[in-house]
Amino acid sequence: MIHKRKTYLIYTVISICVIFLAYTFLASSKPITTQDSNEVADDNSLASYKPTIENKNNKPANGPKGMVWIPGGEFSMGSKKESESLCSIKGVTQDATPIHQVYVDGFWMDETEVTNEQFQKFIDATAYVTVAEIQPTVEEFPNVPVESLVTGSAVFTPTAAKVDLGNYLQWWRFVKGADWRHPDGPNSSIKNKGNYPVVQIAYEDALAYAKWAGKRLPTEAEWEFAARGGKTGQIYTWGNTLTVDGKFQANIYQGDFPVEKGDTAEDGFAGIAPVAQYASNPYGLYDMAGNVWEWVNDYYSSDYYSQLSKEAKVAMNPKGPDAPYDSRGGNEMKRVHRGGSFLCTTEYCSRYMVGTRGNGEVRSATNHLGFRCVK
Ligand SMILES: [Ca+2]
Repeated sequence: MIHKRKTYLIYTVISICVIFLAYTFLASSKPITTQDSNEVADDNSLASYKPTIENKNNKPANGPKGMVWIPGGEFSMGSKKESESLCSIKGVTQDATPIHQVYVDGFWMDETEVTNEQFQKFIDATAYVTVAEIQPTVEEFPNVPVESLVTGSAVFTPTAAKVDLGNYLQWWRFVKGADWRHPDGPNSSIKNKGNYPVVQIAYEDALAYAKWAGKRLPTEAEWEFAARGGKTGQIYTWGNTLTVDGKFQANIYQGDFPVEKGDTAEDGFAGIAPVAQYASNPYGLYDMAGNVWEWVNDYYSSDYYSQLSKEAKVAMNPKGPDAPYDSRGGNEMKRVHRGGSFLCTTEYCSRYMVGTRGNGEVRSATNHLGFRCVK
């Protein structure tokens, strides 16, 4: 049954699909093409980080509640190929090279990811219905059996034993009835979890919230400038070592992935955590690494950084490519995710590294994907 289901999901691009997970969690078994790899290697051998130059004295008075000022300025964006060695499975930095110069204007950014409590206020005010709660129709998906057209979303489901990490479908399931109020399925809830990041959010859900709040989603460049906190070329938002004095600085995953009870929670949490449980970065932003992935506004293109680096010495307020593109194939409408999640591990995805990228199909949500806004 599950196999049947997967087949439908894969071949119909059904909005409730989990297809994007392959791209999100990287460590994909499909490497970037040889041609791309060579191009990346050549570009990257010349690339290096230049000191971040922050704009000065541009902070407006009367900042919005719960937001911090990000001064903007010029910085080196992207990942060093050397960071490949920090994940057991290769490919983690390939779409994040070459390092290139970017300028962004100043902006306000939410201190934390949008919480369940904040999202509830939006729902109460608007009666908005998220993508995961809308039943797909026969008209939209004529090739899908009616019984498979159910509301729900993708949920991480640990495996009974260690598995080959090449196939993400072993630990992701489409779960009927999973949505932002029931992040892990119909038997889960967000009761007493008001200060947890909202998850099971599709791109258009994040956009709708942002519009209601008088905000918008960050561009990928704004997100990375903010995450770096004015520092230059650090591997993590907090420095260059995964732990500081033996302590983890973000909610990620320790232990055997993705095995049942494999998460040893050395960082204090097995699974999702409330927001702001770790120190902020120098700009006062919490959880720019780990806990949940965050939607940003840019379309995802695996060669966007190469393109930008060829176009101009400094890319000014880049807003992403005009259309999505993935050198590994597929034609899904994908946008960028940033920051990694509580499922990222040195074994597998390592995308809590500040310069790295994730992505997902715009109507796909999961229980480790949320967002934060800017204005
Ligand atoms: Ca953890």
